[in-house]
Amino acid sequence: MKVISAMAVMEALASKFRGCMVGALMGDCFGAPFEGDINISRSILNSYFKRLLDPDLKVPYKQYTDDTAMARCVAQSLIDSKGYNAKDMARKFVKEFYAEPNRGYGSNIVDVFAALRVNKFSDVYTPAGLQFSGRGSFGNGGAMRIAPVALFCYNKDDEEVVNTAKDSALLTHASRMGYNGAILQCLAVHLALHTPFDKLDTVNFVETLISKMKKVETPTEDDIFDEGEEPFLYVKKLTKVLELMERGSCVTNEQVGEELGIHIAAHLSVPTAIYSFIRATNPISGVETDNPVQRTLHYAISLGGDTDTIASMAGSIAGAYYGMEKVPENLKRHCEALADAIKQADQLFSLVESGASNS
Ligand code: F2R
Ligand code: MG
Ligand code: MG
Repeated sequence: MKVISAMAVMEALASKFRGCMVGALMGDCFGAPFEGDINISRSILNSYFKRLLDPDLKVPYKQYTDDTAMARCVAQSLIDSKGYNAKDMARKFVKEFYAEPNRGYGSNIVDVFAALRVNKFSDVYTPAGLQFSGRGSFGNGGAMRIAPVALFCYNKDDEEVVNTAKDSALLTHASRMGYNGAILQCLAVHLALHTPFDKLDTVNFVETLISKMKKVETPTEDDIFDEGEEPFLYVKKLTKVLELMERGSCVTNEQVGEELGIHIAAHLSVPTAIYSFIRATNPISGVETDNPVQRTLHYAISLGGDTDTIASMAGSIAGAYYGMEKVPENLKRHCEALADAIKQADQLFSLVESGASNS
């Protein structure tokens, strides 16, 4: 029988933390140039990645966008406060936005930052609640930045994972569709972290997420659904993911776009990111790489639409599952602020390892 030392287990976990943060960064940096495009051919992406993989290539860093700018704030706030601190996180979002407003933020979230600045963080949740005539945003901005919450909550039970994900998303995304998307993405990263490398059962992975989301989405007496909003929206979307998985490798990009979505809305991108991770566990026709992290990013970007965000969310799940060893060295070196992503991953890991994240 193979005996695995406690040290080896901790090293593998530290690698998963790094893989998660770096996977998210790479998805954002490599997906950003294609955001909004459709029909991105896999051969164009083959050349794109082949060029980047050339060890002699010297080009400026691929810049990160709002996805990473906000994820960095989430991570730093959890690190500085050793837990979720709504005011501190909101302050960090606002400070970051006004320092670098040209990172490609969503068109409405900037109103939340302005209102938070005016109210001086006296009430950090109200501005998001007032968005879209009181319905709140269903954009994927809560989900795209959530990976550090899953890392911080590594040792926590589902209830705490869900509550922390929801509270952090509510700072900007008050619509149930928006914050439930963040919860699902957080649960997916959390589950990938807890799944040992080589022990992934993809059907079980999605079924586990369905059962967790059933609890999250069970309506209370007071729940009122907006026009066009379905109860158990994410459970239905994950069931669609299972269906697409059953159909196997013949599922086209167009079908993924039509059936899951490639849009800036959370419910039209978070399930797509999860599907991208699952689909890329096997070789994909036209995607020229044996590396599963690269394959995840390549496939997610090839779907088009909200490429930086879908690739970033898929990359964070893939990195959390495969760990840093599977992240291609010659790709990651092209990302802006790579060292910061690794540093934050290590700091979050230290908090978890020391038990400071449990208090
Ligand atoms: N903003 C973008 N991409 C646009 C182009 C960027 C370009 N490349 C550039 O550099 O300028 N990407 C980023 O935004 C997405 C995350 O958005 P977030 O944070 O959720 O923002 P917001 O403003 O809250 O929502 C986004 C849009 O969704 C629609 N929407 C949301 N809730 C709605 C509601 N209740 N009713 C109607 N519409 C709603 C609106 O159109 C919002 O503007 C990521 O892709 C990130 O990369
Ligand atoms: Mg972006
Ligand atoms: Mg985007």
